[in-house]
Amino acid sequence: MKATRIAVTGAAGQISYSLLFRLAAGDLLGPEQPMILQLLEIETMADAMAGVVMELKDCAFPLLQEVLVTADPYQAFADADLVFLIGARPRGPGMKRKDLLSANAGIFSEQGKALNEVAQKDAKVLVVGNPANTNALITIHNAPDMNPQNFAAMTRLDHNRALSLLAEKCHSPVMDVRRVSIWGNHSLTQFPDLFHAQVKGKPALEWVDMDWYENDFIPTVQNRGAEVIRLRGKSSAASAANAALDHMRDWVFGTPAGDWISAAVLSDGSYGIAGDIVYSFPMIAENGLLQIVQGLDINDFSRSRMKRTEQELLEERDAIKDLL
Ligand code: NAX
Repeated sequence: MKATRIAVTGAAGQISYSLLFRLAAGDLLGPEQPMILQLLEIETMADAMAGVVMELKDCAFPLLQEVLVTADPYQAFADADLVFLIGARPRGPGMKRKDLLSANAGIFSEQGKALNEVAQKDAKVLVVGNPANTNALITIHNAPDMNPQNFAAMTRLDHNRALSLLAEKCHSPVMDVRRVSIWGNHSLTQFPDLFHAQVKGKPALEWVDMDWYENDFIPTVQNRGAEVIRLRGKSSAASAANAALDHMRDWVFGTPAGDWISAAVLSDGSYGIAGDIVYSFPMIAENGLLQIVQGLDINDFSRSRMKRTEQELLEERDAIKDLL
């Protein structure tokens, strides 16, 4: 069987430290599919990267055919089938949001160009590194020969957080919760939507009251990342790696019938959201393609929150527009 080439950037970082071992164990593509890992890291992380590779080898994963390490995106993405863009510039002391956006725009425009030139034309590219939505927009703009539908920014962690919190509140297992959605930006303005969600086939908002939904659930999902940092002293890593895996698995194999996931994709104007921003919608995946769930009723409560997070993404785009 031909090996799948999986490229991962930021490969010596903490999310990758969870992701790589699960990929190599077959958690994404199953126990039959061999793979080659193509890891991108910056030179200054060479020792840490070498240590991770040593550990990968020490696991003697039967499916792992080869591990390639490079600081050159053109090598990392060569013939890649699946790509996780995790490495990003973190916000340094005193760094303004605009500077952060620009620093990352530089990284993601270079990586977009490299993907365009050397990756498989139908490679699936998931952007995790923050600001994920706008980094994805830059990547798409720099890969004009690839279908924009092959790119997504990750809101699956927010989606999974919402699923789990709702399940807990309803004393139900996660498998009984369906059709939760995250709209907009992977940021504090994201809108976790329960108006279409179901628990055991019954509308979620018959299980919980509006006060809990508005004043507890929404801010808890929005602030969950900060809360993990407060308690752990580091940002979410294992749960982020798990979400990246969930996202890619559903993208490749399809979403379960009757349910959907959340993912940020290039807006096509659905639900009146501006085009040319990468916005999270409820999505289904079928035949390797992500499609926005259409035809949902949007009430005023939802509409105002969807607009607020759209506005933030438009501002992010404005901040880097000369780099697009
Ligand atoms: P770490 O700082 O542990 O790792 C990032 C790694 O990326 C570092 O090893 C760094 O050397 C590398 N890197 C930086 N620039 C690079 C470049 N140009 N090419 C290749 N590698 C490069 O961060 P980690 O905790 O792993 O988080 C990675 C990114 O995910 C961050 O931007 C973080 O904010 C973002 N997250 C996104 C989430 C999402 O839901 N979309 C959730 C988790 C996480 O916060």
